Amino acid sequence: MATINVIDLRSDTVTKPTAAMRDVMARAEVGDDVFGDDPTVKELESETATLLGKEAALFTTSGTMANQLAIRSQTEPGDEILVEAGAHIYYYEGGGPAALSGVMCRCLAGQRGVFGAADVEGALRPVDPHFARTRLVCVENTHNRGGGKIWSREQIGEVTAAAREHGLLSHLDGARLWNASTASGVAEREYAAPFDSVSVCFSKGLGAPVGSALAGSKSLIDRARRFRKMLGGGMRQAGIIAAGALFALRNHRGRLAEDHAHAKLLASGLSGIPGLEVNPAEVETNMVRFRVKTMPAAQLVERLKARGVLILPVAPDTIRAVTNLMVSSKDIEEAVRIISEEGK
Ligand code: TLP
Repeated sequence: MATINVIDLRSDTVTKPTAAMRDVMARAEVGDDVFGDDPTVKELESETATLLGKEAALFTTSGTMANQLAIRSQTEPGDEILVEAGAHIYYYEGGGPAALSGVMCRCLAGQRGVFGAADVEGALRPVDPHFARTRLVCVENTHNRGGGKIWSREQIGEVTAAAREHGLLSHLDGARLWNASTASGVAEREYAAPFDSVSVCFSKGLGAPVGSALAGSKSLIDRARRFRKMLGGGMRQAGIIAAGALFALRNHRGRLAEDHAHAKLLASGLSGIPGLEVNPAEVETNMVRFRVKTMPAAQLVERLKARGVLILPVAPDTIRAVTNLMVSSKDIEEAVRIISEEGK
């Protein structure tokens, strides 16, 4: 039986390490990182902190861990955090804010994930023993459920200024900050500057097999390191995986524009298919969200799976496709051809 070529557009998390990346991982210098002995982890932490313009950074197992450590380190149980209703922190982290930090999430309604200073101000609680203490505002750039939407520097400036004015801390979920910077030309450190903490991922568009980081002031990172240990996230000879992350940071940031071009190509191909609804003008980075008009999204996903095109339903009538390191422009053309046959 002929093997089918699988085109995996479920996420940018599905990438496998390249041969060159595996090579540096195999040769990485390592030590016990809980004792502070792993030179490769230290190098990754210091390079990440510098890139983000922060005093310090902490290597974490995942973006979820980095976000949850940011919340745990900057709140007390009973506090409230402000998050956009579709934010990863609220939507996809297993109830972590409640379970791990004992905080309540107050959801703000954004436009494709973007909200404004008025939304923050409208959600503030008066200082009064009746109310939870509003403590932290979270922003996600790019916004995943917003379809890879980029926050502009101005939008970030407005929201973080409002947060500061009202004594709130601010956290940036920058799992795909690299994509935002590549597409907008605004450097990561500029995006990061007004935030107290920033999480970034090496295992998404950059293509490392494992790892994320939390960056911020030295005192915040010291506190997060303690909570990371408490949660079982203190890894020993983690230099093996940190080497993959460093390689990704140094070599794969520069190619993200390719993923963005592929996402545009995909959206414009899909826009010609009568059974689908997609707006190519909304594609800003490596994600394409489209509506299926002829059948439930999950049904089209199953049909495509049988033809070797993997994508994810994100709502009953909506599908998300994410371009990544393992997908070429030929794959995109092939995916459009197959989707047009199955989804018309
Ligand atoms: N997102 C994953 C899924 O969890 C939905 C994906 O396939 O997009 N912040 C943002 C904005 C994310 O999109 C993700 C992962 C994370 C944090 C969490 O990262 P990990 O998966 O490393 O815990």
